[in-house]
Amino acid sequence: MPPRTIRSKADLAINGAVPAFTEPLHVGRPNIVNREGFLQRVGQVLDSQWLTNNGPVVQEFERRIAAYLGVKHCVAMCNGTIALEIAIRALGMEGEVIVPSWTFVATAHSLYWQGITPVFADIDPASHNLDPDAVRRMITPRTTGIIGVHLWGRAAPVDELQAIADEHGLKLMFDAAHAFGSTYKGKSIGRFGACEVLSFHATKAFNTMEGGAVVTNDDALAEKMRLMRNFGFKGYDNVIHPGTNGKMIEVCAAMGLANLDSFDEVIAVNRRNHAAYKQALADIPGISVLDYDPAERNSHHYVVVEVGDDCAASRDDLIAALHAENILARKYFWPGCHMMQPYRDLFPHAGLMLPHTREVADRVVVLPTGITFPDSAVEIIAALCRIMGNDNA
Ligand code: T4K
Repeated sequence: MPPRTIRSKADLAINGAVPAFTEPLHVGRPNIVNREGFLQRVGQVLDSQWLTNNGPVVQEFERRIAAYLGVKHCVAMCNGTIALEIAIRALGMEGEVIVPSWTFVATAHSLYWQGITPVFADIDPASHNLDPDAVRRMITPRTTGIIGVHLWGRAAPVDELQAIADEHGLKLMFDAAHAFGSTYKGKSIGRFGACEVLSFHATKAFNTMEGGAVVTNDDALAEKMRLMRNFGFKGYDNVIHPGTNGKMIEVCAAMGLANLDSFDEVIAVNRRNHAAYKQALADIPGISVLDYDPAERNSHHYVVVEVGDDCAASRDDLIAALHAENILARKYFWPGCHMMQPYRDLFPHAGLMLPHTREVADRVVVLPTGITFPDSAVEIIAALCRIMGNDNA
């Protein structure tokens, strides 16, 4: 059944009308673009009887990702969180590490899980990324590192953070979970700091179902992380390093190789959806769609809308109305890590240092996109926002 149109308040599902969509429209619907290519590779994996432990498909995947990003090493892992944990440990971070609160909670958890204190620094409200001045304010004698996050795939202030790290003798790495395919000053993200961590989770623009990787130009660091992801084994019976099980499996690498061949198609669809949203939401008071710098590459995977005070509806009312239509918009990453456990109890006053994080967290709505996103949905979402956002509609 085609989706219904929305022309007035009476057409809204929150007012009793039939929802616009019978099936839910998710944020983070996986992009599955090359089913045949994937199934063929899975057949080869099964025939080879080599399912995991640095198999040939993972090795090919690592070579292809490294070449794609122009970086020396890609160390593939089972997911982005384990990749973060391994990178943090391999770099020898300890004590306190500065991170944004405005990120997915895995950034903070990957530190806390290893007995390191995440110290939350505020963001620049325009970029949603770490504010270098706020980072400076959070440095103490216990600080050993900074983890910048390229939120929404838009680069963190790489040069400024590197300058702070150099000045204070801190390790710098990046959580690039959102930034596969993005650039900073024309260079692929993946080459900055000591290393960068990618997530290939099902909900990412480019996915391996579950998966992640650390990419780096540092030979010794890459070697250490290869050991760490496989219990520290160097050959049979020879454990030379502490380690865990962070290995990517062959089937996930097969998904990655199939998706890599079609990644440009995904970006093209996302760019088109993003442009359509921008145009359709342009004239609604109090509603703005976050931009991507046309001079940089970005997968346009996140359609991030901010709901300001001059919108007649609150952010939460808008989300409730969208959900009623089966449009499952998200509040990523509300309310900020500092408000989640255990950080909320451990640092009850952290919010005092995070005014911009709090502001942004109360404004953001993330809307669905991706290759299965129906063309008709943008107009329906815009119509709903126009009605909700205008007192007189
Ligand atoms: N750093 C940052 C900045 C990150 O954003 C992430 C992950 C990480 C680190 C850690 O990387 P990983 O360890 O995850 O590789 C989701 C993802 O689970 C998470 O990977 C992602 N960030 C985060 C932004 O989003 P949830 O809790 O919102 O997931 P969930 O289950 O609500 O799924 C999102 C939507 O996607 C749902 O509405 C349904 C849809 N969906 C999901 C899956 C898994 C599908 O349609 N099909 C699927 O297979 O965290």
